[in-house]
Amino acid sequence: MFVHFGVNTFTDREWGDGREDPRIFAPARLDTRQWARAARAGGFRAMILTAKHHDGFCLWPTKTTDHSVAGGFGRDVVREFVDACRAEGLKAGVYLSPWDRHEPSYGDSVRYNDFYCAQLTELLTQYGSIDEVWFDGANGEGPNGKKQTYDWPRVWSLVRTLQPRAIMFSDAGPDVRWIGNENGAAGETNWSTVDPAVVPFPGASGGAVMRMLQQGDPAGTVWRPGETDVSIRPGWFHHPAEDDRVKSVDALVNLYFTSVGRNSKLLLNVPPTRGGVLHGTDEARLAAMHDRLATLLGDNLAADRDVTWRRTGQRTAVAELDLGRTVRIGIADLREDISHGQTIARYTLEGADAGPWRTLARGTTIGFRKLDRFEPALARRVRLVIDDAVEAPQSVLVAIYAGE
Ligand code: FUL
Repeated sequence: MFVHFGVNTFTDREWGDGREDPRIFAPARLDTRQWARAARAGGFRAMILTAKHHDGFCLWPTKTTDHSVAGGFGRDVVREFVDACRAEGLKAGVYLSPWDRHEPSYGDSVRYNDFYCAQLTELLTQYGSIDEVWFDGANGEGPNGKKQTYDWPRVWSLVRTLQPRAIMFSDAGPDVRWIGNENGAAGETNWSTVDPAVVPFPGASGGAVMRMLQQGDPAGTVWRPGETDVSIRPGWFHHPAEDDRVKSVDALVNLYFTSVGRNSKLLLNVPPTRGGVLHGTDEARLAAMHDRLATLLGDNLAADRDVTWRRTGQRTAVAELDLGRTVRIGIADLREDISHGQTIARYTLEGADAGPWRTLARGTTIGFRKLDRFEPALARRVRLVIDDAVEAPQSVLVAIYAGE
């Protein structure tokens, strides 16, 4: 779960200009534990907080600038956030915007990079283990009208040194990549491998970039799975006027299918209100989304059924299973064994009752997880035909559900 919170929450904006008075950040009922409980109830396993957004305001009492909670609110929101994550068994991540519209040194290639690395060092040394560091690709002008050239190699190696187990996110990874849009949809074809030369740094643009982010590249030389960030509301920050525009449970379930169900991770943003708590509507939607997914993906009709896996050629194979009785089926959950890489490039899912095999769904990549929803059909047997792969395909776990 993504948490956008900061001065914008109080100014009702999406991008602050860096001239905000730190004292406007004053959540009266700040309760990070409520965020964490809601995340857990929604089935999330980690939270990522905007420790600093483009406005430069820091949610922790940093020594690098006085543009922070130290200038008013007085509490360390990053600390409270990390404590809440630990208390609820969630992993904790931080977003530290490289673009800083407040910091006067922004645009000075030496001084600002030092400043940014000093902020990162505070976040990665004062709060115990941090599981993900999120680098945003937006790069505009600072208070002096100058743009910054970021020292990405230095930033990445600093994270590796201070938190060797942390996952780094950006358009350019290095560990997980942006999926290329903010609508919640990974490419239907989605390889976890990419050609790193196509997206060399966060914010890179060009025709080939979006395609690489969305789909990856079967010939890619680095393993860089996609992460899909999307907001539960129209904006990333909380705006009271959007309280009746929270995504429906159906829409949230769809997001799960187009992100997790397409070999990606879902990073769903749920922004706290000015009070410092998640809005009741959002909180209820998270729990309802989780319930719906638990129902849809709760009763695996293929559980305990023997699967025969047969290679039919160099790059083709068939998995076949007998469900034991004729049942209505409408969802397939496929998981490729990716311990040696991702290989499957095209497949057909078929079902049969008394008569011949009928096509239920077709797809390209599978990867860590592929969810297919199809027109419900009666079937007693199911088979997954691997039509093409980039190397000898490894086995696939097949789960089957009744669907809606
Ligand atoms: C973008 C930012 O400009 C938005 O404000 C938001 O933080 C989103 C997740 O990334 O690049």
